[in-house]
Amino acid sequence: MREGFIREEFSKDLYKPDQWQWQEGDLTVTRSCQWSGPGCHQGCSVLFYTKNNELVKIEGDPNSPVNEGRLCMRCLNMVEMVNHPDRIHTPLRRVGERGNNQWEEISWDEAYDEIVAKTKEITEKYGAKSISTGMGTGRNASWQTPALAFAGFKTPNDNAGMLSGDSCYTPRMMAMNALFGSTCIADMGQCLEKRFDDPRYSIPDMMLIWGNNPIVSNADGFFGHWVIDVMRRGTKIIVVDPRLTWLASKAEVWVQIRPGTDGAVALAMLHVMIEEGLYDAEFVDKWTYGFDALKERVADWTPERAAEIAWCEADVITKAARTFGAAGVNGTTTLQWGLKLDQQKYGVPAAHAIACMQIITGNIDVPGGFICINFGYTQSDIREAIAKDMMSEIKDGRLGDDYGALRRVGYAPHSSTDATLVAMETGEPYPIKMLYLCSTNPITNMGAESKRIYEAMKSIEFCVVCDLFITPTAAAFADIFLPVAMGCERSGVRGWYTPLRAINKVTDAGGKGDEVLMLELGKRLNPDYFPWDTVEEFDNYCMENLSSVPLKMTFEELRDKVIAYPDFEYRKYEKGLLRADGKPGFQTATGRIELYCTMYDMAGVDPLPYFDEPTESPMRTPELMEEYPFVLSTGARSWEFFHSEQRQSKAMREFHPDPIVELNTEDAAALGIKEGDWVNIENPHGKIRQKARVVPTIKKGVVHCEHGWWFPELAGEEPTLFGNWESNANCLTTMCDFGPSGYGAPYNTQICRVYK
Ligand SMILES: Nc1nc2c(c(=O)[nH]1)N[C@H]1C(S)=C(S)[C@@H](COP(=O)(O)OP(=O)(O)OC[C@H]3O[C@@H](n4cnc5c(=O)[nH]c(N)nc54)[C@H](O)[C@@H]3O)O[C@H]1N2
Ligand SMILES: Nc1nc2c(c(=O)[nH]1)N[C@H]1C(S)=C(S)[C@@H](COP(=O)(O)OP(=O)(O)OC[C@H]3O[C@@H](n4cnc5c(=O)[nH]c(N)nc54)[C@H](O)[C@@H]3O)O[C@H]1N2
Ligand code: SF4
Ligand SMILES: [Mo]
Repeated sequence: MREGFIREEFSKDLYKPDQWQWQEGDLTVTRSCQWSGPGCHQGCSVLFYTKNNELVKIEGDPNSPVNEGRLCMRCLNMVEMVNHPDRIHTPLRRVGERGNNQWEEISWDEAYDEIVAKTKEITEKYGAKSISTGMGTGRNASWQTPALAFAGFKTPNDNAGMLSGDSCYTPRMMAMNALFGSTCIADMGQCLEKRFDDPRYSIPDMMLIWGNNPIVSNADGFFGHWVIDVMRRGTKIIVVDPRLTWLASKAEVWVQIRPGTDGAVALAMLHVMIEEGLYDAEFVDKWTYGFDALKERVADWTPERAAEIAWCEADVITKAARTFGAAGVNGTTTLQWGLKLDQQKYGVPAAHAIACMQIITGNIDVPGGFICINFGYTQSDIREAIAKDMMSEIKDGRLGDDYGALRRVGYAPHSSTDATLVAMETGEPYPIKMLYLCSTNPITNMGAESKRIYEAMKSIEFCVVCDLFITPTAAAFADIFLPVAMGCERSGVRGWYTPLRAINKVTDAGGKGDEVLMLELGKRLNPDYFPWDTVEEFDNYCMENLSSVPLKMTFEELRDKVIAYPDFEYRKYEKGLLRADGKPGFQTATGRIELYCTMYDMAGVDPLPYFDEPTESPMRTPELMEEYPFVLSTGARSWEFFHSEQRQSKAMREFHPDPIVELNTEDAAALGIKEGDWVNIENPHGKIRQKARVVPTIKKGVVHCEHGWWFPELAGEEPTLFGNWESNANCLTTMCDFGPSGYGAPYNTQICRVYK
């Protein structure tokens, strides 16, 4: 067992480090990975304690190199969620009018038969493209749904649950793939089984944390406590955030900026680094393309210019640039960035600028640096394997392939949500008549401009929602509701950024895992593509088809091993391990990291990083600021909730009973607002109310409100829909205002006024 983390009640003598399941008295202990539901990106290693088909306790697995026994409060609270009385265990059919939240229980066969019949009817009437599937983020549901869309419903229109501009990670991914030809992440030793004890590993000297709060969010396969692990070993940090986070309070430099001005600040930091020679000239010369053009681009981006835009001090920008640049020249820097870059219209160029800072330090694919990883989206391998040739058969006319320059040249992971909205509203280029929503609650959380999406969804003839609970979206629109299994109730393979792990089913509450849903429905829709009879058979198929993970083992072998690490090598670009032709370099047109991006150039996007103002902002629309004087940021994560989930949890609501809007102390005093007051937050797009938290730690002139709020304790039927319109941040955001690339949307850069 790994030293250092054993909870008191944890029985060391009974613990079996090398078994996946064992008995402790009348409790069965099962080693697994808690991916979802409920949701999280991370999927930490857990021990499920069960008795008579019931989860009675959960612990972090101390033997896991991933989380070393640590768990967040949401996982520690699994027992409440799994056994929650509001959970649905049987398929439901709507009774009476849509939106009255009345249901009758039906069998799985009846539910599937009805979905198959409706699919046939809608395909005959409008064509298969009129069916759109929607999925949520990062849960173990985000690859089965597209596979079902392509190979089952035969539609190319799978989308990210109405997330405008694919503004979650995709803008950063676009920047990385275009510049590096692969995906890069901060190296916390997570690719090595022995982690910090592996002699190949060394910690970063400096970590730049930009628009991200990893300790709370643990996003995209990055466990936030790894940052604390390296800080304990000596890593220093720089934080760029309009709010003082716990990490910002421990930073060498904290740059407190106006939301959405990241691009300007990064260009100015590049200006200082280049001007003062704080970069690795040899690396830049040998491995990058376009440095002179970059130098010219940032020549007039002085810290003073950026400071005026970002409402911060020029000295702080200079200090951040010098601290980062010097650390990079003398040691190792790494970059841990986050969602807030994606949630702005010009998120792609902002990410481009920040990536350039890390690149010119030369700390690419080195221990403790920004490492290139080829098994990030392992799970998508399976989706592609299942759908086989279906995609090429059905892809023509996918919605929104012309929404933005990168989409136009084929860089489009999903159909466009914005185009889906327009199709629902106008019937152009063709109508959307059926929705299959699996792991998303678009009118509460995923979609911007909630009311507009809600109105548009009224044109849908048939809607299926697969979820754990009746959500506002399900109450308003579902004709059939399919109940989904929670983490201890499903089997599967987890491979998403971090090593492979087995998910092991130990209880059954009636709901089905997303794999089972896909197999059972897929078999009825298009049997040739879904030949597996059992989930065990399918899990083995998954193991055989993880082409991006060079590991060959059966599901049973994976389960016995608990976690399987593919081989990992540093400095792959020197060894010819990144390019398809086996030559040294990067998988880009020039073979180098492209500071000047030839792919953007070809697509008609600015090939160099740039900054522009949001559509509504103090600089672009000063006239609007008289009425709406604050910049509005939304959705910084909290411990208690994963998006719109957990609002029905007694424990989480005890810690976090109400939606919180944060205001600066001076701003609140000027408005006569006190801590705990319910206040209205209003802008040209809508109005909501949240409870004021008055703090000196948020930037003056900036307001932050929480996302994902609904109230399961209120009436579920129309017009209340569990209080969906009371405090929903997306009554204040807008759809169809994505960046020129097609990516990035202003979830984080609206304006507003606040009053009691
Ligand atoms: N508990 C919990 N964890 C989650 C989620 C959840 O809902 N709950 N959601 C998951 C998902 S899908 C995602 S994408 C990730 C997101 O996780 P993160 O990438 O960590 O993003 P946020 O928590 O939204 O914001 C991070 C920080 O950015 C700051 N910020 C706000 N505006 C700006 C800005 O304009 N510029 C800069 N530089 N900083 C800004 C905020 O104050 C906040 O401290 O979290 C994942 N993890
Ligand atoms: N204003 C504002 N809006 C935002 C954000 C923000 O920061 N500000 N963040 C945005 C971001 S980055 C994202 S990624 C989206 C996320 O949005 P979504 O991922 O759509 O999250 P939810 O809306 O909570 O809907 C997810 C649903 O999936 C269900 N579920 C949980 N686990 C499982 C499972 O294993 N299988 C299935 N089938 N269902 C499951 C949950 O009960 C829940 O109802 O929200 C976006 N919305
Ligand atoms: S990061 Fe936290 S909530 Fe997510 S799986 Fe790990 S322990 Fe659970
Ligand atoms: Mo996200």
